[in-house]
Amino acid sequence: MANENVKLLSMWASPFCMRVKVALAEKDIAYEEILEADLMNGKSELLLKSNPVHKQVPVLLHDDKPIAESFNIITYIDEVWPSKSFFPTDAYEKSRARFWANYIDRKVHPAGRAIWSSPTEEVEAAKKEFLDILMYLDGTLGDKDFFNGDTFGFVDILLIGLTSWFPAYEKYGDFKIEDHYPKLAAWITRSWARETVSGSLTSPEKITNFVVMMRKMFGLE
Ligand SMILES: N[C@@H](CCC(=O)N[C@@H](CS)C(=O)NCC(=O)O)C(=O)O
Repeated sequence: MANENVKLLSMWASPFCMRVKVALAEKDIAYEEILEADLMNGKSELLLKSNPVHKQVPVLLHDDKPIAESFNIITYIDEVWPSKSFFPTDAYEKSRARFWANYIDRKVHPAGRAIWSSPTEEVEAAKKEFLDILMYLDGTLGDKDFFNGDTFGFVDILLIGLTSWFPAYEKYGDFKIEDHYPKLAAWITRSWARETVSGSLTSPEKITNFVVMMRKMFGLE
């Protein structure tokens, strides 16, 4: 889409930025990505000014107006560029989409992080917690292609943005999602086959190397 003044304050390893990039790609919105160099050692003036409350990426700048929090940004994108809505039209189905998106937001990333960042004796419990969380997602996905049914929508976007990190969770938790939830694993493969996803997400290899570096920094290896 031409003539839109859209910028994304971003960081390459952030799963929250990745999901916003997928949403922008799904709506075919051209944007400029402005990468934070190193969030752990300092933040740009633009980020601090645009998200003074949380000081986190992602922030979407639309005509220089800042929108923060990935859930909120993706909802905004859907409202401002309404063609090919991310949500079902039925109010009840829409509420279910928001319910699962909220569940993903609250649960998946912290549980995954606990797997690679915990001391060895706590990894088994962290892995169990993560797999228990995925169990509900696998259950609600069922035999559908995507969480909405046939179309890739809000819940898919919220979850797929986190999946670049999954191979690192599998490595440090010593498990394969596919062995536990083949339908969810097939959904990951199906979703990554979309150009809007593969073109927006950082490769799992690059994320796993980043995790190795952070584990060294935390004294875990
Ligand atoms: N709830 C936020 C989470 C964003 C978030 O955690 N961003 C991280 C990068 S993955 C960040 O900016 N961290 C820097 C900090 O917290 O100081 C969202 O969904 O946008």
